[in-house]
Amino acid sequence: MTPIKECLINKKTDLIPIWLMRQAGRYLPEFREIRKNNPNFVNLCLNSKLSKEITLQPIRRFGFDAAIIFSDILMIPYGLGQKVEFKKNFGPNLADFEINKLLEIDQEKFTKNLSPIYELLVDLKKSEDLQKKDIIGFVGAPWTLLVYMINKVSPKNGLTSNFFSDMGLINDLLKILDKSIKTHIKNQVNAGATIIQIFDSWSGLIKFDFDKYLYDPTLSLVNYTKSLGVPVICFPRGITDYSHFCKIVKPSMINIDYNVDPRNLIKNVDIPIQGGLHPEVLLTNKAHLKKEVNKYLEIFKDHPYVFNLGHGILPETKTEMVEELVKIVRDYK
Ligand code: 1CP
Repeated sequence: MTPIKECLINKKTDLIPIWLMRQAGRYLPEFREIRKNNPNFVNLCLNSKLSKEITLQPIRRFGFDAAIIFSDILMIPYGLGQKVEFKKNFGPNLADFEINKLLEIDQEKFTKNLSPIYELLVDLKKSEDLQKKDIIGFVGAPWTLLVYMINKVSPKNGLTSNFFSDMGLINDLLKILDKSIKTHIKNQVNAGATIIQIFDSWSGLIKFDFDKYLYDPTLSLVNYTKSLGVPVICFPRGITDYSHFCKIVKPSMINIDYNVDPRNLIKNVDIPIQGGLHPEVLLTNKAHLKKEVNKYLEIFKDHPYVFNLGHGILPETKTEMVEELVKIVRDYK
């Protein structure tokens, strides 16, 4: 059994497993080298040979316990036929779409549009570098994908004022997303993903109708993934009540963000926990890193725990700080 799987059966592991959100990418010089020659990010995600190389880069460098596939949550809108571009120093930029065209797309066509991602997984499965390690497939949660599809750009600066103006459109999109996200989960599992993580990076923006935008759609995906016999990790970033979320949605493991007080949470949550460390701690110094990492390790010493961050690793992170982080976690007894 892999170290993370052991933790997922709600068992306290002797050694704490570790991987990092966004571990394959921007902070790695070997990624930037590949990226330099591949200016079109979507095409890079659809190049299974290079995606495989990028997925394995952090595994070779740091020996993490899981590889997360090199892809993006916005490949789902792309698979549905909405044009997606990633602009330098700006981020994602999505095109307008016609809802009728999206409603017409069949799941076979959607699967075909994303087939290189599944080829990547099949290929990874054969890799020597991943013996006794998990291969994490992932999806964006319906709310977060809805946000990008309607907002067209990152909601970092807030949602457009007319976001909720067309409820018919929102309801149609939620239905399309539920179906297509499930197809993407099933295809990833069939191709070899051993765990699925659901990223709801913008769930903190939900201010009303929590059932409609957060609990119901996520529960639907969690139950579906479990029915395929695969564990599912949820990351509802920025919500105020993680323990309530766990009670309703019941993921196999919960990834907490850096605003969550772990001491408080542990009293109210009885499922395995992942993550928490603020990614900015990796931008400080080794002594401070050790202090902060040990804080999480101590708090979780009697709880099934996978070490990870409270959001994605930042592009400016130095690789030597990641090396140090792995060492601290591996040496902890
Ligand atoms: O070189 C570049 O400019 C591309 C940077 C990059 C990378 C390396 C983007 C653009 N996406 C990715 C890969 C990626 N994205 C992975 C696989 C690599 C890994 O995790 O190791 C994963 C899991 C994601 C997930 C993702 N994409 C999320 C959820 C997690 C999170 O960080 O909150 C989100 C919100 C996205 C959208 C996205 N992709 C990329 C950008 C710049 C954005 C927008 C972020 C924003 O709105 O601020």
